Amino acid sequence: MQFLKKGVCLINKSQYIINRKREFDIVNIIRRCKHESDVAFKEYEESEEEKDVYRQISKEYLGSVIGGNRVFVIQPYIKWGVNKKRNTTPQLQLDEAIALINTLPNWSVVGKKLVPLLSLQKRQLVGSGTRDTLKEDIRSCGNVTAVFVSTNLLKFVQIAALQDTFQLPIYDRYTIVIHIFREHAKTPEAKLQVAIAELPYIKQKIIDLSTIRMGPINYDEKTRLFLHTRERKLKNALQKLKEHRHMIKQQRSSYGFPSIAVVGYTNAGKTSLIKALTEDDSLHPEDKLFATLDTTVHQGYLLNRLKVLYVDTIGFIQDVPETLIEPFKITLQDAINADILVHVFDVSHPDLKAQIQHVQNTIQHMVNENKVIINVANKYDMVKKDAIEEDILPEDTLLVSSTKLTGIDLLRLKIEEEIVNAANLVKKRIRVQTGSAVASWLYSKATVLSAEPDPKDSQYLIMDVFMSTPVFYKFKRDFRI
Ligand SMILES: Nc1nc2c(ncn2[C@@H]2O[C@H](COP(=O)(O)OP(=O)(O)OP(=O)(O)O)[C@@H](O)[C@H]2O)c(=O)[nH]1
Ligand SMILES: [Mg+2]
Repeated sequence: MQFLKKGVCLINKSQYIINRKREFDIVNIIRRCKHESDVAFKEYEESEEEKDVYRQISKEYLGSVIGGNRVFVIQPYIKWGVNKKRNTTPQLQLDEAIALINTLPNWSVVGKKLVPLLSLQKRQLVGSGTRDTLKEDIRSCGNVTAVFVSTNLLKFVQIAALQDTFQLPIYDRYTIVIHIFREHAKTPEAKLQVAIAELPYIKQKIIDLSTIRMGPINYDEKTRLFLHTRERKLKNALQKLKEHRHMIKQQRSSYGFPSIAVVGYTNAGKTSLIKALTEDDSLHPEDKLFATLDTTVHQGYLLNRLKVLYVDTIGFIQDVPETLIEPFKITLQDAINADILVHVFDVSHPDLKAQIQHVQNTIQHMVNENKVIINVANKYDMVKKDAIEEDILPEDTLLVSSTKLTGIDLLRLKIEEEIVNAANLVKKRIRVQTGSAVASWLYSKATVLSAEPDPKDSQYLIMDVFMSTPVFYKFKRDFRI
């Protein structure tokens, strides 16, 4: 009997049953991974009193998203010199700043302004003339409740001066992204990472403001100790998680499935692409920045029936400080260690060049130079072919639409072409007795491409199989073949 599996391949009943068992095992590995992260987070237990204390501190220093905000966005940019950004424009940076605000529930942009500067380091950030103009702009917008200065990290003296001028809470990219992370962190692991990411900011802000005597007077030894202990406990829990991840990864690789990590700028369509490749309904792409904070694993099939694991990852963004993304790097690095990387970018995005370069620059420090990276220009359905600036695209870019499902099979073929070498797979033709232990072993541990009765003796099967090199050696050892 023939079974249709995910519309890709026809397989016989026994193989179908074994595949189902393997799927069950992978799902268990994935579940276990999630369970382990729950355990790690439980390691970090807080009393109600501690929660209250931290809530108050974080509200004081990071602000609150509750109730929403009517935001005036200031996009500073360097006019000239070495610090001038050359691969983007101030307007595109402003557009991203607006997208960040719109990602937060009940936050809206009521006014915006591009502010040319010579440096972002000045104590007052902007000169007195610009300050007065901005004050007037903000006043004329009516009922502005917060100001977002879209630079990665403001100095605390700058925040204090701006707060003083506008009499409004001031946010920078660090604080806005932290609030987005908090909103989108669903699993204990992501919550743990966000909790760690916010501490350096709070600690530094407390120290800086108290040295210029502007912080609340209750910053005492007790608060310092409280934050120190919180950080230590959170980092311990994350370390535990790291160890569990390592173990899970070893299990995953010993299982022998090639893996493909999908990386890219936030909102480029990473989750949508994996959904297109796997038809996994548990994936929910969203038109939001940082919709995905967790690394998740999803199984799919290539056209040659090879089963592979796709790893979804947190998106990249420009202009956020290293300390903010540092806690996420453990999981990201783990994902990037996959056999192949797919770098997906939104080809319809006006800031495409800067987004591609940002991701390339970040991952080049995380992978070795031999790593295969397949470049995918997603959202191809949103652009006219002749509107694409080809010189921006990396060499051999595949054009894809994850929602219209165009170019997906070509991508599967490309992965197929690369994965054999990258994952050290061997393809073997093996003659085995029908229904034998060897046949079952191959069905359960290798990818069976075909299994035909031997025309010379129907008691035997000729099997074409793919397996990783370690699995092949194990096969030889176990069956002395
Ligand atoms: N028109 C069009 N829209 C797409 C395509 N791929 C993704 N989208 C849309 O783009 C938005 C973002 O998609 P996601 O898959 O969530 O993007 P992501 O890269 O996973 O985003 P983050 O997890 O937030 O970093 C969603 O609204 C998708 O429906 C595509 O090929 N064409
Ligand atoms: Mg996503």
